[in-house]
Order: sequence, then structure tokens, then C-alpha cells
Amino acid sequence: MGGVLNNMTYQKPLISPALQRLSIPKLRELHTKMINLSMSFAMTYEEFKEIFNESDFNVWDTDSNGVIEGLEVLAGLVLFADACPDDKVQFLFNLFDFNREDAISRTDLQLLAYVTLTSVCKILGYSRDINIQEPSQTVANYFHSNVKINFSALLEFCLHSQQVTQLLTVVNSSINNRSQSHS
Ligand SMILES: [Ca+2]
Repeated sequence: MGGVLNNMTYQKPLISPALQRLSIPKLRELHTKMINLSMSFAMTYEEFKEIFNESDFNVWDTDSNGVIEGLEVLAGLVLFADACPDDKVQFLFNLFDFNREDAISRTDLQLLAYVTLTSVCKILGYSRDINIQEPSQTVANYFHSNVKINFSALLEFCLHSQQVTQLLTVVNSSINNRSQSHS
């Protein structure tokens, strides 16, 4: 995870301003819309337009096969949302707590880390594929066995992870850069 992050600098996000600084309630609403439209979370361009009312589909469809992952879109958008870091982490936690048990597995967290990092990289224009090993290893270094992870354990992990801090810093710089260049 660090390898990718070390090469990232402040970039103007490729997504339209309408998809930046969304509120958490707005993201929850989009999540519900997505669930109602497709249980698989795979989205075509038409479905994306219907849910998000924007045409930034290609930002995520980097392999140009006409399908993107809804989870990936939401995981990236929440980092660019208008919310404090704890609320962003809470949203991600709920998003990946697939069976609503107020806990996620280490494997779920590895998926969460990979999907979030991939989405942020796409939004900032680093379209080369992320090595899945990096975020997985970051998680495995902290959680040594496949324990159930509740929200406070996840928050603790985020606070102690240099990689998470680095990711949030890159995102914040990109958001602030944008607002400065527009003022
Ligand atoms: Ca695709």
C-alpha cells in the first residue's frame, strides 16, 4: 500500500465537482438506490447515470469493459465526501459489513482496503493496476489472525496505520488543491 502511496502527489480529482464533498446521508441514499437496482453491484453506464446523475463512468471503467463495481465507486466517493475521517471509516465499515453483524472479517477488511485504494487511485488518475498484495499485507501485518473486527478495532487500525494516514493526506490535499485553484 505504501509503495503506491509514496508515488502519489496532489492531483486534481477526475470526477465532477458534483460527486465531491457529498454528505454521508447522500452517500447512504446512493447506496440504497444501488441495492435496489442491482444486487450484484455491477453497473453499466446507463445504471451509473441513473443512480449518480453524472457521466464520470470512465473514471472507474479503466479496463473499458463497460462494467464497473458499485462498491468501488462508493468506497472512493466517501473519501472525497464532506465528513470527518471517523464518519468516512464508519461508512466504509457499514458498506463492507455485508451480513449486518456489526463486524467484518479480516478478509472483508483486506477487500475494503484494496477496493478503496483502487478507487482513490482511479479518481486521481493513477490508473495503473494496484498490487492487491500491498493493502492486504498492511491489514495482515496488523491483524495477525482472521478475527472479527468491530468498528472500534477498525478505527484503532486506521489511527495506527501510516498507510491510511498517507491515503487520507493525499485525498485531503487533492480536495484542498481543487478548492484553492477555483477561488
Ligand atoms: Ca470495468
